[in-house]
Amino acid sequence: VGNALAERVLAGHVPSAARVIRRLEDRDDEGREALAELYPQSGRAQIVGITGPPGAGKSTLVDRLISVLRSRGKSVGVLAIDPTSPYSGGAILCDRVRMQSHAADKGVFIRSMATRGQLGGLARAADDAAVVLDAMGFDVILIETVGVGQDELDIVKLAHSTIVVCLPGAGDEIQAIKAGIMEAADLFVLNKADLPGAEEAESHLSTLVHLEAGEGRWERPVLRAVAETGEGVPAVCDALSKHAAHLHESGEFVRRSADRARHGLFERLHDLTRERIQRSIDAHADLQALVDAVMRRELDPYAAADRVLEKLVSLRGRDGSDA
Ligand SMILES: Nc1nc2c(ncn2[C@@H]2O[C@H](COP(=O)(O)OP(=O)(O)OP(=O)(O)O)[C@@H](O)[C@H]2O)c(=O)[nH]1
Ligand SMILES: [Mg+2]
Repeated sequence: VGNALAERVLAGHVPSAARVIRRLEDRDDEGREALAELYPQSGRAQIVGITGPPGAGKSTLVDRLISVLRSRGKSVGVLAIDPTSPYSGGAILCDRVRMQSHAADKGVFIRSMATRGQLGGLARAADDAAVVLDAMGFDVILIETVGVGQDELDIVKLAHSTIVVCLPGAGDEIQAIKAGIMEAADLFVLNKADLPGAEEAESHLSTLVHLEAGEGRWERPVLRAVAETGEGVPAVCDALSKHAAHLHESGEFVRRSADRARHGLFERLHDLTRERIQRSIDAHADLQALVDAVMRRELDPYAAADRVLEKLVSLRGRDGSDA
């Protein structure tokens, strides 16, 4: 390993990991250089997405999961994603306070991440952060996100195991969760089982899950919990270990990890291509003229796109520039 920062991360130095994650969020070269060394060391952690409607008790559950996982000798990285309050930091502060009890534990790393306005940026940042924690050697990485938007669906796609947290009397909220997230769920937790209506909610959920059951497919458990007291949380942990074992035995772990890596590559290719094309158009008047022609409706967008691409290829061939 030639990169000093990456070396410190691999040695388990928490502030260095936080620094790499921050640098990657800032799309800084220092972050990229460290990631280059860390990436080959990643791929062992079980990445767990925890999603569900706002206020379902996801953070409370994560906090309890940390305790149970620690008692079982697992180290735990946590990424708390908050797309709803990018600037206030209010919710982030709440989560920080709630999870503070683990602050002194070296086997736990907790980081909050908020969107900075770039579309899809959050999923990319979460992916990068997960790679850093994975390379650092954390056994389990918990990623908490609210299950309502496209960014969240992208984040769920990063996970090996996805927990959808539901609560009683929230039929509508379950409907509001992106359909893709319900499909991606590997286990359901009916939290706040201490509240009235838990039984109905559980049977409603079980019916839904049963309808989608497929032959040879992982049988998705519906587990009741009271995250506030910790009741039912060890069973959630058991289900997670069982799912991990299932993933490894079926070859699905390798498959999901490979899919995730390929997906990550294509996402970044997409970003890079977009950025480079934009830069080239800004720098070349004849490309800008094609954009203007479309805006004046003198040229259709397909034809213009073809010509922009042709032009980019010839620019690249001629001067080897970063077209
Ligand atoms: N009665 C009851 N309340 C709970 C339980 N678990 C969590 N809560 C409460 O529900 C509220 C929301 O909990 P959070 O853990 O912040 O929920 P969340 O899903 O992380 O919320 P967001 O991140 O804001 O979407 C808090 O006031 C918790 O104390 C539970 O099992 N029973
Ligand atoms: Mg939360």
